[in-house]
Amino acid sequence: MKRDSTMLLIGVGGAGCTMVRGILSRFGGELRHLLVDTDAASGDDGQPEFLLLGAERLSGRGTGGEIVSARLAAEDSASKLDEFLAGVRLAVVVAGLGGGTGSGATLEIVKHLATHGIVSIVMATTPFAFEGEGRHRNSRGVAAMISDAANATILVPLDHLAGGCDEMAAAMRVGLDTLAAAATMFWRLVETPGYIRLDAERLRRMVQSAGRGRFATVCTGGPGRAERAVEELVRSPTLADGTNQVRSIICGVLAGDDLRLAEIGTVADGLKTAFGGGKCDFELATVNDEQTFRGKLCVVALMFEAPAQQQTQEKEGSRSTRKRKAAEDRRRALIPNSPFSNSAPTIWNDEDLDVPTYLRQNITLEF
Ligand SMILES: Nc1nc2c(ncn2[C@@H]2O[C@H](COP(=O)(O)OP(=O)(O)OP(=O)(O)O)[C@@H](O)[C@H]2O)c(=O)[nH]1
Ligand SMILES: [Mg+2]
Repeated sequence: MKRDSTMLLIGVGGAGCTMVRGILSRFGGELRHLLVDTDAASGDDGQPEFLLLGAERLSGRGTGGEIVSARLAAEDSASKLDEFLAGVRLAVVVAGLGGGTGSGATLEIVKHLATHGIVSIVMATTPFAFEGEGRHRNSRGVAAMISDAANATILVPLDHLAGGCDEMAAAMRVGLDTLAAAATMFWRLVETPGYIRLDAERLRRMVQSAGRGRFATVCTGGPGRAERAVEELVRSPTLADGTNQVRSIICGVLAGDDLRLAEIGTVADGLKTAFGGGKCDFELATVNDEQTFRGKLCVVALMFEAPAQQQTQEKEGSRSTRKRKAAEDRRRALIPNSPFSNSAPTIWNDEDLDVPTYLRQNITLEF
C-alpha cells in the first residue's frame, strides 16, 4: 500500500468496502486506502487496512440498518481511525446510502476528518427504486447532513448507474461496478499523471469549497471520438440531475499515445459550453497510458454546483426564514387573539420575545 500519499480512499459499510475492492483491483497498483465497517465480514479477506467500528457495542455483527447505532459505533472508534490518518490531507469516502453503516458512520467519519483539517469528498450511491421505503428514508435523512459536513458530495442514484439492466442481480452488480470504474479513472488522474497534471494538493484546493457535485465517465473510440464523448456526457443521466448552475468542472482525459491536442480542445470547449454556460472554473488533466487506453478516449467529468460557502449562506438564509415562520406559527397557537399575531416576531437566541416568558418556559401561574 502507498502509505506516503496525502490522499486516502475510505470505503464505509458493505457497499463502500465492495467499491474500494473494485477500485483496487482495477487500479492494479498501490493505492492508500482503508475499509471500515461495523460488520466483521467486510474484513474477512485479512486486509490489514480494515477497521471494525464499534466492536464492543455491536460485536462485529453490523447495525441491521440502524443509523444511530452506526453513528455511535463510529464515535466509539474515532481514536482508532486516527491511526490511519497520518499525513492525510484529502479523503475520498465511498459508501452506499440506505443501510445503517454507510449512512451513519460516513456522517461521523466526515465530521471527524474535518476536525483534523482533512478535506473530504463523499461519493455515495442512493438506493434503487425497488429497495423499499425504509432504505430510501435512511438515505434521504442522512444525505443532507453528509452534504453539510463534507467539503464536496456526489450522490449517484443506483437507478442511473444501472438503468439499462433488466435483472435485479445484474443491476446490483453493474451499479457498484460502474461507480468503482469511474472512481478508478479519477484516481489515475492523480496518481499516474500525464502531460497535464492534477496533483492531490490542487484537487484538495478545488474540492475544499465545492459543495454538491455530479459525476460521469464515458469511453469512446474511432473517428470523431471526442465529439461523441461530449455528446454522451451531455446525455448522461447522472449529469442531468443538477438543479443549480455549474460553478466548477474537473475534467480528466485518459487516452493512449494517439491523443491529439484538438481532441482535448473539443472535450474542454464542449463541456464548458454544455454545462458551465461558457463561464465556470475549469480544470483539465490528462493521462497518457498506451497499455490501458490504446485507441480509446475516456473522459471523466466532475461538476460542482456552488461553492460550499455560498451554499452555507443560502442555507443559513432559508434556515432563518424557516425559524421565523415556525416562531410565528408557535405564537399564533399559544396566543391566538394577540395583537402581535400577524406582526414580525422579535427573535433573540431562538426565542420569540413577543410571547410572554411564562408561556415560553411552560411555567404554570398560581393565582
Ligand atoms: N448495486 C449494489 N448496491 C449495493 C450492494 N450492496 C449494497 N448496496 C447499496 O448500498 C446500500 C447500503 O447497503 P450496505 O452497504 O449493505 O449497508 P451498510 O452500509 O453495510 O449498513 P448496515 O449493514 O445496515 O449496517 C443498499 O441500500 C444498496 O443501495 C451491491 O452489492 N450492489
Ligand atoms: Mg452491512
